[in-house]
Amino acid sequence: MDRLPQPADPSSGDTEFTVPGRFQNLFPIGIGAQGAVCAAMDTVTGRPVAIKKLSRPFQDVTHAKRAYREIKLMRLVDHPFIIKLLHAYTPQTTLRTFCDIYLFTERMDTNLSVVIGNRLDHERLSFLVYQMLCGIKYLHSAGIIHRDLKPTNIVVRADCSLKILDFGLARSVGTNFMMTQYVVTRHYRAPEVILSLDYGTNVDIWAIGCILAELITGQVLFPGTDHVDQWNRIITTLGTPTAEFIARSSQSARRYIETLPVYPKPQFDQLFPDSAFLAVEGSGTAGLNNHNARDMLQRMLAIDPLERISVQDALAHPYVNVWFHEDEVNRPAPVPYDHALDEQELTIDQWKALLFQEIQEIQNLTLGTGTEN
Ligand code: J67
Repeated sequence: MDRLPQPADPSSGDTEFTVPGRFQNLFPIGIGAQGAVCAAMDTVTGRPVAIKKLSRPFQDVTHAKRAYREIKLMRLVDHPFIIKLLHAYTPQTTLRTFCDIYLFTERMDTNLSVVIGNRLDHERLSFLVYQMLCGIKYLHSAGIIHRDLKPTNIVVRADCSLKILDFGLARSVGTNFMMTQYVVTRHYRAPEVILSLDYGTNVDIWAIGCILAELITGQVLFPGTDHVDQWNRIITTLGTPTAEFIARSSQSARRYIETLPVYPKPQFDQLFPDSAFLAVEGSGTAGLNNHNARDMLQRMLAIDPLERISVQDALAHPYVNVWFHEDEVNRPAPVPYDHALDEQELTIDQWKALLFQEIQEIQNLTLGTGTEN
């Protein structure tokens, strides 16, 4: 097995990728809090792949837990609209020297944030929403509520097929504090997440509503700069939530909401006027029209989660049910994810040992142990 370092970006002398020789033509496509990502070709399968190098996954317990959770979840899932793990690899052969993790997944063309700004017709808009709903429904069936769906974490092909790239916030995520220079985007987080209230599966519907709105208008719907600004933008746009919702909020949230002016409910045909949509030529597919898109938005963007549409009902809505495919909507649930796995209180060295074991197991299964390519 050729394990020579392959510079990801020779011009900048950036992060080196040391991966098996079967992966060729590496070029950088992203950098984030967890590490750098390169595109490559797998010369054995002839398929394009994305390779993520987890940078210093043992720098602290938070990074180690996140790496472990991601790997476990990527191994678990099997759905056409969720990215799955093809391989995992470490060039180090002992626990003592172990320091780098490479994760390999199938590669698409770009992410959804790049698509925003191109005006899309209802066929494309509704197909994107349908796929997000199916993917999220599948994650829910494994006991995973995403809570942090956003355009940069949805990868797409030119034919509008998509895959959800990550698994969102861990259940035990404590604070939003992050010790890196990467900014955390809260623009798609549901009101109950912003207000730290109890939440259910339809937090993810809120995010899909925000993304649909952004695909239509080309603008982030609620571009808050912090929690307070995020909340203010939501209520000035969608109106003050009902007394029932406020009564169910925490005392501190209630006190704050009650200091604010009362904002009226908007008309959705004013928020999303006909001019925001591409004009339809001919009759188009039944159900795929401005009226149904607005109706879907209004149901997804209900501030009160008890009034918000469920994933099941959203999939039955006339704006997306035209795409219904049994194997995509009702795919058998995977083995439920055991949240206790990443909630264990272990030392960094114990996390390191667990990760080493996990990577070696996957490496042996998918890339072989030997020196062959
Ligand atoms: O599938 N993995 C992808 C992916 O398809 N993209 C989109 C993408 C692909 C390109 F070839 C070029 C660009 C240019 O920038 C915008 O996006 C693209 C991804 C973008 C960023 C990261 C990833 C994959 C991350 C990953 C996560 C876990 C394990 C392994 C890789 C991808």
